[in-house]
Amino acid sequence: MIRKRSGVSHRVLALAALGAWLVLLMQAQVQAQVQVQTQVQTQAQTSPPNKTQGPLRDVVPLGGWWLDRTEVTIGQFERYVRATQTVTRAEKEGGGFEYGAGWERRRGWTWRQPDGVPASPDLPAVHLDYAEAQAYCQWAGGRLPTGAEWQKAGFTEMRQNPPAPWVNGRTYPWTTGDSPQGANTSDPDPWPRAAPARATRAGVNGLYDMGANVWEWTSDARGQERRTVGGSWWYGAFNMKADVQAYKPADFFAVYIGFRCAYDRAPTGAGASSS
Ligand SMILES: [Ca+2]
Repeated sequence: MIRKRSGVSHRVLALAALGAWLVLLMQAQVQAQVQVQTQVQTQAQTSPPNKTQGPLRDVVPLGGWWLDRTEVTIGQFERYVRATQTVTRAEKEGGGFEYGAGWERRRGWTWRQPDGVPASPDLPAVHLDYAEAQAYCQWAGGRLPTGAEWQKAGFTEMRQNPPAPWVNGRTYPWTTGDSPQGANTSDPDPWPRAAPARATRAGVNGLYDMGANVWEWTSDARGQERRTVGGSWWYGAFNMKADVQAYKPADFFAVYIGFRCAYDRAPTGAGASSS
């Protein structure tokens, strides 16, 4: 009887051990599956590399050429820096400039931190001289626009069927339309300094900040100077006007000067968007 009981309890023990082993095996399988899933998810987030490394563009078609819808942002410029290991002059030389009692260097003010403190990636990239802006545009497959291109795109509506109140073929007095309202100037508005991309009112051709916010480099040259256009948040609306001739030394960089790129071919590739 005792031996028989013992035999039964051995079988029970063996079955229990088998059951425990099966549970462990299933747990291990589930764990392995989770690990594989995590790996797949991680790979999906980090690849292909050009999804996060290439230029990210939102361009406006203008009949044979294209223009960035917004000023190049800190986030866009960061992709370029990651891809090219570029170190800008403002970083190397200890900071960009702001106007105080004359031009004053501000320590630690760079494209990444325009005002010396961590900034939104949607703010315009500034503290970049003409060559640095041009180098970014070339990397992105474009170039800096000419002053005439800026004027055409900024003031004359070229969309075939633009949304109201815009009228195809009409040239407006302001990049924002019939008045400078909605632009980021020094006049009363919601933005005491630079405004992030798409925060102001969309203007002619659906472009943002062609007037005010930050000056934009163009390729128009006068000796060692290059023309900047549109005015900035530091000025009143008068500097948004098409005929303003504001040339600056090509090797200058400051908190008020940014840029956008023009393209002779439809930008394609990672991150491109024509919306
Ligand atoms: Ca303002």
